[in-house]
Amino acid sequence: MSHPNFVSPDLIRQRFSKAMSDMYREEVPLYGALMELVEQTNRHVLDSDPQIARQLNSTGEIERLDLERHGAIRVGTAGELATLARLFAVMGMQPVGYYDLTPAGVPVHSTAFRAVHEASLQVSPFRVFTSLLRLELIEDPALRAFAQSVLDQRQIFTPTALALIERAETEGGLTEQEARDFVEQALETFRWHHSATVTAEQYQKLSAQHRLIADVVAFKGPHINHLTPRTLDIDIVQAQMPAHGITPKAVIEGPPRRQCLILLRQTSFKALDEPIAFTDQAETRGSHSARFGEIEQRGAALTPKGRALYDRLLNAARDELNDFPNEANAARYNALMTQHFGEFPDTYDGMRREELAYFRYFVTDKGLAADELKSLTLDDLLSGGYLRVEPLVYEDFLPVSAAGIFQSNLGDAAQVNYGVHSNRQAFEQALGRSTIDELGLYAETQRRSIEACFAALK
Ligand code: OOG
Ligand code: NI
Repeated sequence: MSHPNFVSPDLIRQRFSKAMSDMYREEVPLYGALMELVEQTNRHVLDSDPQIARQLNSTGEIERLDLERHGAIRVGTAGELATLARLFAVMGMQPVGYYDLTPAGVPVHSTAFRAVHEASLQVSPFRVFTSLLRLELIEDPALRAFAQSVLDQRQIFTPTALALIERAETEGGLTEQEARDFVEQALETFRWHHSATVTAEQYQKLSAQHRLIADVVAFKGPHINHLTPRTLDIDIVQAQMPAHGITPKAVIEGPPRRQCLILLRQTSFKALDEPIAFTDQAETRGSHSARFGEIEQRGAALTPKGRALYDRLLNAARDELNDFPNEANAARYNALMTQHFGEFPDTYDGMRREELAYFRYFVTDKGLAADELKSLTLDDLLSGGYLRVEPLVYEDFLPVSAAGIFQSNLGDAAQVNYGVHSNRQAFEQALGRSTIDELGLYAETQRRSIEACFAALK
């Protein structure tokens, strides 16, 4: 039982997400411009597309749309990751999924911290894509030892944040005043710092090994590197970005444009070059780029079968392109994607019948009024108009897309061939717990919605 005086973790997360957005808007003015463009586009889509408006209204997603965003951070040590897991747990966020980025030449593995129950997601769907640097992939032993020693010296959490995490764990929650302090103190971990923790020369060495290594090792903390709003039409935003002084990456990651959107489509714009003071400099004479902008459009969560089909079609299109998507081959890439994804059913009914996507079931007015329904099957109830379905929104990330986002912001020079494999076990050992399988979460939500329907029918 939660204490009556405790603020619910969902509300703490909602407040934290807002505080993070306010901080980022202040730090990165372009984020404010992007937010306005996304809001305008969403209003336009809701006014002009009654189907989307109806769908978002009936799932309740309409209420979370303006709150919806994800951030991303990169940490350097197992200890940092484990404490972050505890910090996020205070806000009801758990590690969902395991993403290996080494096939894309990025020396990290990752998870997404987020709420896991549909009722909590409705209060705040805030997610943080969190990557752990794989120091073992630094080849030069001296540089690896140097990076390790720099990381071992830093403390990315404030003493008050640490004390409040412990308090929430031992007491079972935080009071109003504690929750307020917690949001303020937790925010400090994600703040941008203009001063580095290494000299200009050390920074160059780390950066020469991999730009991402410098980004993690050379700073006081894991600055939030982007905050991504959810748009209802990513093609419109992508097309309008240049007119707002924003240059997007060449292709939109994820599935192609469809009638019934699946999973997640994302695009980003390049990292900002920001002035940095290295420890051997009195002023900010160096520079570093880490922070970028991103937008995304979310569609239906896929079942294992649907996900396998998605992966097969994506791989087929990429194999045929035979190169990383870029400026020069973007048109061909888009054409190949559309061609291959012709195989993926593009109606919700088709996806449901073939069990490619997850859905939420709702009782209709007709269903509420009718008698003797309990013996009917789900399909009978649907075709009789006693129930209706809406696609369950995808709450997670996609490894190939994430790799494309990393690469477009690190520059192609950052591509390295690591001859290593994913290591979920090492990641979970660092995390201090296992990651949650996202597919199980969607299946549970679908099951709960079916159970609720049968409970409501006579
Ligand atoms: C994370 C990149 C991945 C996404 O939305 O797929 C990502 C990073 O650059 O740290 O944010
Ligand atoms: Ni992102």
